[in-house]
Amino acid sequence: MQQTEADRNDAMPTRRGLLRGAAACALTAAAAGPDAAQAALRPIPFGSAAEIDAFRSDARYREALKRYCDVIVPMNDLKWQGLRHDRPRFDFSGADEIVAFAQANRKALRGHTLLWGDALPPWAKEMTTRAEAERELVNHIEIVVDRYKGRIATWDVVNEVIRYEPSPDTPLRDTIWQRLLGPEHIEIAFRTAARVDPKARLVLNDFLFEEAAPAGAARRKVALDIFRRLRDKGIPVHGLGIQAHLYGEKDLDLDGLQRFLRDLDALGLDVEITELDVIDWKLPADPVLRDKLAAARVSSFLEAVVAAKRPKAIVTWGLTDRYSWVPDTFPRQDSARARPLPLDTDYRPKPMMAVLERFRRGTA
Ligand code: 9MR
Repeated sequence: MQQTEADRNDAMPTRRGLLRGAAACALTAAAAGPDAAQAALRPIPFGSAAEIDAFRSDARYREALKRYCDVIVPMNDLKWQGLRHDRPRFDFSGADEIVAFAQANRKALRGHTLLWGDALPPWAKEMTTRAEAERELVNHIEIVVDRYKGRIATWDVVNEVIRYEPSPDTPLRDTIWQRLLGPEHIEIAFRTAARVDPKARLVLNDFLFEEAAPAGAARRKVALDIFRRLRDKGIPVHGLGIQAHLYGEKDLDLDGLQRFLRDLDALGLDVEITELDVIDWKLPADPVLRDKLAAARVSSFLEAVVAAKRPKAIVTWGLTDRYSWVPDTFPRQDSARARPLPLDTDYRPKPMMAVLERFRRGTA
């Protein structure tokens, strides 16, 4: 099977060798049948969010980003809290460092995020009028997207706008943006980003689409409603970022997720896995068993996703268990250290990394 134009466009400069390798594998796979050949020809770029303190202080962390990633996401430095702690002055210091590193090492970049109800500086939470909120939001997006135009190819334009447990009357999260601008805050953000960088891929990023509890289905429906509304209004939007902070202990609704992916495909939308990790607070303490369970969870999740719709990228929320948000938000009852990511605290690849490498090579 031939690579499509879209597949070629996906390929990062650093992945040319990998793609050549995948093509060689495809010759072997072709003998095994069309499905195997297709899988072998379809590597998916892999990446990670980069946390600035670790990035600055830990050379091994930077080496791991170079070695394992095709895509890098500044974890916190493009958030309002990172850029706008001083209201009149944008602070691009952290974001610029990570962007320069990604460029120097020929990595693609995702921008996270232009609008979120969290990670706001105090002054932004104290805005009081619709006019002020709209002026600040538009100005922010204009300045940030313009600065990285041509360098950041994909933006999480809005992050976590869907209510945790949405109802038909209250589909959206109660944030300063929703309070002052109503549902239109989503449209304003996408419209502005598209105007400033018409070539950027614009994504809505959110979580718990794989949840088996009723909230999962409700959240999927709200996402589809948002996309349809944007489309009806002619506002550019290119895809969904599926965060995929996978709970180790909960059932996943993989059938529901696959139906959702097909619905997104029918709307002409792409998907990306944007914040993958395994919340292992309820998994057994034994590290070998825990790593095995986490890898199995990631594997079954990604296999289900890829079977329904090939994601443009697979990005984990960090690379090493040394630095992760998971133990702060989901502390274990015992004293065992959290193991949510593909490398251990000593940068040794865990079984999860082997799973991710299969998708990265296109041999999954
Ligand atoms: O991992 C991030 C942590 O370091 C920050 O303190 C926090 C607030 O900015 O955000 C964390 O990342 C979140 C991401 O931006 C959006 N989805 C959930 C992530 C984990 O909380």
